[in-house]
Amino acid sequence: MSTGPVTTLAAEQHSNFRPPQLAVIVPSYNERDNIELLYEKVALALGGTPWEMIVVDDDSPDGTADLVNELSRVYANIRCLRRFGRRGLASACVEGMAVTSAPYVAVIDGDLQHDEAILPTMLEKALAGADLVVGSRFTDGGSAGEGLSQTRLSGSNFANKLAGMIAGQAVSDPMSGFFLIRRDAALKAAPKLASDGFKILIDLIVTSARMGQPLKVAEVGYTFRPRHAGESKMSPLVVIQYLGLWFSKLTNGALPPSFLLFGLVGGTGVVVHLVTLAALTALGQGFLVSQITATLLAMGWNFVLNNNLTYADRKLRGRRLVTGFISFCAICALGGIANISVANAIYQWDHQTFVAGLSGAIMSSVFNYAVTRAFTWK
Ligand SMILES: Nc1nc2c(ncn2[C@@H]2O[C@H](COP(=O)(O)OP(=O)(O)O)[C@@H](O)[C@H]2O)c(=O)[nH]1
Ligand SMILES: [Mg+2]
Repeated sequence: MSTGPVTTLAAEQHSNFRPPQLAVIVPSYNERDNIELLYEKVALALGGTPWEMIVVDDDSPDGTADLVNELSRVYANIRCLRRFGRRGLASACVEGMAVTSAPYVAVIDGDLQHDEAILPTMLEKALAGADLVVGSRFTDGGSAGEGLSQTRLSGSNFANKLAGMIAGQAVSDPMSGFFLIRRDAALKAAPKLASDGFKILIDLIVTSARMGQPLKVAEVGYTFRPRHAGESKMSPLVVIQYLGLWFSKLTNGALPPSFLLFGLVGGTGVVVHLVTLAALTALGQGFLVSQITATLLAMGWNFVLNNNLTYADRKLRGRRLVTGFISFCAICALGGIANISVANAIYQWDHQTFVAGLSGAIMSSVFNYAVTRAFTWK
């Protein structure tokens, strides 16, 4: 480090300053009633270790960010990174890691489900050479306790099995949201992580390995606690997003995580189309009018679902909803032309109706996905 004028000035002004060794990143959405207690517990656990807490809040309606800003006026080592118009747990963690200078970063939920008391042991293991230390519910000294309902425990076991297929190494709790990692290692993988996921740990493990820099993993057991205040943000959508991430990793990134959801939405659109068509023709409407109405309805349906589910993290609102819908329809129309051209070319070639039809449908799905992602939900 330089000993130039800036360093000298800094030394004079902050003789007590010790740069943080550990940054504790807390992704938060509506955690106002939990953060202060979490801060106090982490402070108690970390004792004399220089550390800081970075709460990454997606502009929670309950005012979590305001509360963190108030705490920042009391404690020097807590601050809030407030994001607007976006949601996303994985991207919140990455952005929190990006704003600290601490060589080690830990991610912990804001709802007190994770046991902060193991943070010093996690840090010790990292200092002893591990790149990544996972807080685990399923290893020695760990337990899912009362933090998971029976349904969530079964779901978690299934998700763990899927994760084991892509992890490339044994990790007892790959779904954990509680881990500590060398900041360098995390930031190296960051540009290649799926930004729209809920589960960042498995992504870090798989992405680092695929980049030729597998992480040396250690684990520390802990008992998972029930959520303190507020509600879980876990939802069926999160499950589908996880399956999308899993497919994406399984195909070595050939299929982006949101493609699965886009495809599922498209599937429901086909059902809407066919039901509308059947209903209108049954009511005595002509085929052409019925087909046009069914097409428009299915497009509207797909647009609304994609906007709220597939692209929930970059949802269009207000006027952009109208321009977005127009661009979505225009792109899908082009996709339809691509579908017909490809299907017709294949049909001319070997006269297999089903193969030709399916190829056209796949072609237009990929086209619609890629182009709407680039233009409609950019
Ligand atoms: N910044 C941010 N944090 C989120 C988001 N969704 C969930 N979180 C936070 O991520 C942590 C885990 O979420 P939680 O709802 O407790 O999930 P569960 O433990 O699986 O039920 C909590 O601290 C949440 O506040 C989000 O969209 N953005
Ligand atoms: Mg939780």
